[in-house]
Amino acid sequence: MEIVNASYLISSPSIASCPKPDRPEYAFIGRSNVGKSSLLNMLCNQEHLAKTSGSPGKTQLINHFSILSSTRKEGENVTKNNSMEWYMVDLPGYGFAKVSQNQRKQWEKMIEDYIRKRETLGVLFVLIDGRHEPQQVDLAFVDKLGDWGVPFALVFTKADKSTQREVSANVKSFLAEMRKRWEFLPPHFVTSAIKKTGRRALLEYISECNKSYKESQAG
Ligand SMILES: Nc1nc2c(ncn2[C@@H]2O[C@H](COP(=O)(O)OP(=O)(O)OP(=O)(O)O)[C@@H](O)[C@H]2O)c(=O)[nH]1
Ligand SMILES: [Mg+2]
Repeated sequence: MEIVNASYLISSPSIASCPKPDRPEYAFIGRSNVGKSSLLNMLCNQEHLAKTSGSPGKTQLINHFSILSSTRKEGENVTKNNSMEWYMVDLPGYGFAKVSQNQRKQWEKMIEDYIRKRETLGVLFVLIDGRHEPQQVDLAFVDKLGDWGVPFALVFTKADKSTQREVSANVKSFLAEMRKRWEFLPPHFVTSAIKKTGRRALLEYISECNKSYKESQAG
């Protein structure tokens, strides 16, 4: 699958003002500064599509991006038959300390509402900093998703900042921690927004999810 076009659509303070749920969408969540907005830009091959920042707390609303993708073969044009429209959604981070209790509560409510109620949310990508050993805040978050029954996949980010061996060890420990409580483990990916690592694998995964969505609509 290739991305033919990607553009910013709208920022919403609540699920009520999100775009009409008429196509599948894939959202990025994770701690502040983990690289959610950068990953979205990397996947779309557009450096400045979603706003990124060196200081945490940059993304504060539910941001929808319209995507047109195609699974055309070489030499074919993009047609209705080989293309599809869907959304990527950039969310604010969790665990961000530099806002008031009140503001943080409000964000958490917005995010929880969105994650639990958005009927077209195909997969929630949970981003985890690949440089660190399993963090309690991330493990607690995925456990909560389990309680809520939200389908998700793990994305270990910033792979360029450590050796492959270190990232692999961190991924392994995270999955080992999950295995203590989970019978089935979610799919996982390793990415670098700088080196574009993991781009193909993630896009292929989304493509498969889009296919399932299409089939569910047809049936
Ligand atoms: N080296 C490296 N830096 C990255 C990568 N991804 C993101 N960064 C950097 O990490 C910082 C945070 O990136 P963002 O994409 O803004 O992170 P975010 O998760 O959207 O942050 P919030 O919106 O504040 O929650 C920026 O300085 C990015 O340049 C990566 O794969 N490798
Ligand atoms: Mg962001």
